[in-house]
Amino acid sequence: MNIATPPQVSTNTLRDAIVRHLCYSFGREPDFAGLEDWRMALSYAIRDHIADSWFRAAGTARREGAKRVYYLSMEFLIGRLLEDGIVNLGLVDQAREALAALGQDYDTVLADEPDAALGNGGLGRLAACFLESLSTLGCPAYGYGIRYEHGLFRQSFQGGRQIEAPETWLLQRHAWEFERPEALFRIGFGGEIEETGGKVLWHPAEHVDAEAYDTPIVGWQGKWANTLRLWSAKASDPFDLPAFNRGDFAAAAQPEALARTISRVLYPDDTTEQGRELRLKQEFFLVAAALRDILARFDKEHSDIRKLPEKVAIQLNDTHPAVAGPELVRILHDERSLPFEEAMEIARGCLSYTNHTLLPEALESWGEDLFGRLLPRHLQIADLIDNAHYEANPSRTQSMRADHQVKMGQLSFVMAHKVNGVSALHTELMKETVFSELHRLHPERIVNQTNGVTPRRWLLACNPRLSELITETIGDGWVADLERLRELEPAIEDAAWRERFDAAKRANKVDLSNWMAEAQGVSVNPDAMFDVQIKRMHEYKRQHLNILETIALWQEMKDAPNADWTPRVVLFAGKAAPGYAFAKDIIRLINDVAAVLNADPETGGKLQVLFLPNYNVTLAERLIPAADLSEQISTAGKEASGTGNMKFALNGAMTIGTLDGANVEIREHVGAENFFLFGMTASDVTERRKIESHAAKAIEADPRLARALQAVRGGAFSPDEVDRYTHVADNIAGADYFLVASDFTEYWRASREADAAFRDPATWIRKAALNTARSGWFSSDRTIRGYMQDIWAARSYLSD
Ligand code: NBG
Repeated sequence: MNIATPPQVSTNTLRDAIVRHLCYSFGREPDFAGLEDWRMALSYAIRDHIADSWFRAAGTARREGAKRVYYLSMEFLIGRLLEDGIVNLGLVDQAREALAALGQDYDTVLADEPDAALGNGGLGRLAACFLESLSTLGCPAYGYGIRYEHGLFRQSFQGGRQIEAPETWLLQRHAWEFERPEALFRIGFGGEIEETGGKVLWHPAEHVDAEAYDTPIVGWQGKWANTLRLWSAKASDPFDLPAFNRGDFAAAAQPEALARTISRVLYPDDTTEQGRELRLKQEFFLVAAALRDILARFDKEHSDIRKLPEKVAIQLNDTHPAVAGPELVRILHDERSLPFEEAMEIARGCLSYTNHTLLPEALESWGEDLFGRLLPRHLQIADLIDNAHYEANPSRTQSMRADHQVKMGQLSFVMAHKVNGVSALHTELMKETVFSELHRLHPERIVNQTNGVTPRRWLLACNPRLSELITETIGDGWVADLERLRELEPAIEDAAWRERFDAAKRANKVDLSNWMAEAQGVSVNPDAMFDVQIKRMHEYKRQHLNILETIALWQEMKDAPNADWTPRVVLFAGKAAPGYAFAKDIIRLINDVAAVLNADPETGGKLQVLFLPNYNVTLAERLIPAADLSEQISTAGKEASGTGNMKFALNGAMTIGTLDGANVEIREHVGAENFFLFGMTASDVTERRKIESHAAKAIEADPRLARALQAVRGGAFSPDEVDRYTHVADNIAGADYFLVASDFTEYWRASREADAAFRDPATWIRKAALNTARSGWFSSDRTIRGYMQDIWAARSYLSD
């Protein structure tokens, strides 16, 4: 199949399109246009070209009766889309020049776009990278999610404390979606089950309409574009006219208000479950709308429902959409009259499930009361699935229906033909821990697909300086074939080339410093090592280990202010779940420590700490290209994979990290000598926890740790409230479940190794550049190829 590449677009054509949209789509004459008008007009001009490849792709998939991949996810952390579109269509120069001709600055116009934060962290960002790779690879696919009115909250600090405000991305005009009022499905909840003549009918008590909004996601060079279809909840019966006529306006508007709560907020946590009933409603809402849509498309093209697995692959992104199992079985059995066993087989043929965490508190399970109240027929079907599974596997000891619960991890496993982990270590641990019994019963089912990141956004677009150097050195083939970065290795041995690599990094650091001076009012030394930890706040990710080590370093610097210290700027960013008090205390502690350290004239210029507010995709794009050191310091066995770790390595930062998640594979690829390893392994962690008073022993053995902890405990960073952090110190000195104390000494050692390496620029730059050259395997194109082959049996419709 030869797919034509999009026509070349000249600067003049693009300029005319911008003006045309400004006038005729937005009713604004150029002389009166504001920044948002220009941003919208440029977006529409770009969107026209994306739509062209979108139509071509959809046409090809229809004509070929292609198997479609459906990625069901409660989160899509897409961030800004304008630059993505421009970069993937190869229109950067044209867009820049067209805007300049119209008196507008390209970067300013791009920066006006709101960051669509429809996700919490890595899981949501992975879904976004996957959509882009699916389009780049020409694999027909849809992402299905929820069009939250309020994405993840906006974070600011007051007196160092996290303040949450609702995110309002839809208040600004959004250029990318097409409303599809015709794609409307009625979704039911609650109600009764009726059994007549061997048939079971579900009569829901309550209904909500799901309306589709489509965003085209274009791949590299515009050869293909897939759809992100987000569902918005509307009242089936939006307006209570009798109530209105009685003059009760509030009651009249109630149906609409109630329905809309379903797509109002993204639950602000990636590891703990809350807002039980509404959350389950959201999950079923997404799943039910998506399955109806999938089946409607299938029915248009095919007549035999038994062929469903040949044409439909449905990926469950974590257990959040796990109710897709029972819902698909219900449709096939109750509505389409297939025998139960066959309905289950067909559903399993379509479904597969990705596990993204082993943290026990994040493994969803629903009380059967709640589940049965909301989804009475699905509770019955969950029982039937469980019974069928038990009958086929009588040696089984654990049930997905034990303890009056519906356990979504086990349900997903049983209903999936493949279950995957997201890094080699995580997949092995999955086999040994959460799914050990199911793995014994179904040894073929678990496969690994190590995560990846899209190089278009995470190198080409966010780091133009390094990208240009790479392209100049090895050509631009790397953008779609990232492993070709290996071809940089000979150049890295050339001192002049290394200087250019360093110059790119240094310029990125100057840019970041200028931005921080402007946006945060803090000036930092761009020659210092930029040491960056950016990710959700969680004890297992151990931001508190990082700040403790920073405190210890500061104390040591004060002991010997004239020693040859490697200057560091320690940067943090990340949001804490609003209900996660300890994580919020760590944010405050870091801000308090920053205030003391940054004001200390003795260490000024040598050690600075900064917590940047409101971490999001856009901020990541700014920080990652400027980082020297990437902090990946989770307690071994806890971080399923990580994807930030890959972005940093790709952009030429060195990692300081534990043998956790994908760190293990990153170290294998970049070389052990180019990675600062420290800490316990996952099995050390298990053993260590068995030792009585392990934290106290570690503290006793390391005076630096003892002194840093004492400063925290004694109020050195909270003089106005001396015992503010007593509980933090107690936590680390006491149970210390995440083994901060036990890993401290090794972490200190690895940090000093990093310091020493940084003082020898020639060596450092070489190591950093090797990180870039050897990170090509971590492209999400490689990951998606793995899913296509091992899980979906899906193919590409691009010829080259
Ligand atoms: C997260 C893991 C990360 C991983 C991403 C994407 C959840 C539940 N899990 O380690 O914590 O990189 O998923 O797989 O958000």
